[in-house]
Amino acid sequence: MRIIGRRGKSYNNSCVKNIFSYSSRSYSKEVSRSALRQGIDGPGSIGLGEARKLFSLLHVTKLGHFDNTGDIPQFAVPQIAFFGRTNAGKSTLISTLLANSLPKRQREGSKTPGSTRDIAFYSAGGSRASKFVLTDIPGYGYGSTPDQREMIVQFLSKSLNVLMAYILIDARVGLKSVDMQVAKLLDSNAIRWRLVGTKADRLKEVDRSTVLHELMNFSVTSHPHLQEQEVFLTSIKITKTKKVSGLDELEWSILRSCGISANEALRNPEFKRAKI
Ligand SMILES: Nc1nc2c(ncn2[C@@H]2O[C@H](COP(=O)(O)OP(=O)(O)O)[C@@H](O)[C@H]2O)c(=O)[nH]1
Ligand SMILES: [Mg+2]
Repeated sequence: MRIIGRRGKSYNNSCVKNIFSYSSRSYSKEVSRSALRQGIDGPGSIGLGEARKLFSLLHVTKLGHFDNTGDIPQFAVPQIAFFGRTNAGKSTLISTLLANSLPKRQREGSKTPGSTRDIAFYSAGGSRASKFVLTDIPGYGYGSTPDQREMIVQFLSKSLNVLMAYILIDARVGLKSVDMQVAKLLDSNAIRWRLVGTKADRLKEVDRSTVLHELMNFSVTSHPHLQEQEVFLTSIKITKTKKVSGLDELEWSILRSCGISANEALRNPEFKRAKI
């Protein structure tokens, strides 16, 4: 099932409108407002549910920090990295994605911009083997240090097997030129990236759709010839009136980037036995 978009087709606002109208027929209201896709088969509610369930069954180990004094760790499994300005919500999002499996004391996230000083690695998988690594990259922009920026450059040039980078954007702040520079840096290191608007709970509904459009616009103009386009909007706080969470969409995308089928993995005893 193709939602919209052909190779080389340029993007315009009417495309986005089509995606919305298509999505709202096919998916739940919440899903259509937490992700926009172009040229990608959508997960459907079963796919989203399976991704959610698999994440809740993962075994997670925090692998410690890299602080510029040693070699960048390399992993045989796919690595997914989270970039963003300081305070964009990277550590909180990773902790929330892994909340079912990660001890409280190992969760991060702070009100102080630049508080994640090192690169942190979280290995996730079944009871027997790691399947992928989620990487929390120190923030750039306000409150960051030259050391942290050097770490980002080192990470990009030396890491192998980074199959996807998510660039987190505080949805109230929007895209800044530094985010665009990081996207370019990822491109020049041949690392695929997706944009994720965070803190959607702090926005009114109409603003949420504006943010999604802004992110999609940048994504498409950055890669006009790329067939697949996908952007997200997430919130770790779900209230009665502002129901966006977008986490299951992101989980689905992460698994897809790693080539993991949640449906198959859930039939594997390695995951069935895992502690919830
Ligand atoms: N309202 C709201 N606050 C969030 C959300 N995600 C993160 N935050 C807050 O944003 C601040 C910065 O988050 P953090 O994860 O430390 O950002 P980082 O510097 O990118 O790692 C913290 O006070 C978080 O509680 C969200 O979805 N909604
Ligand atoms: Mg952090």
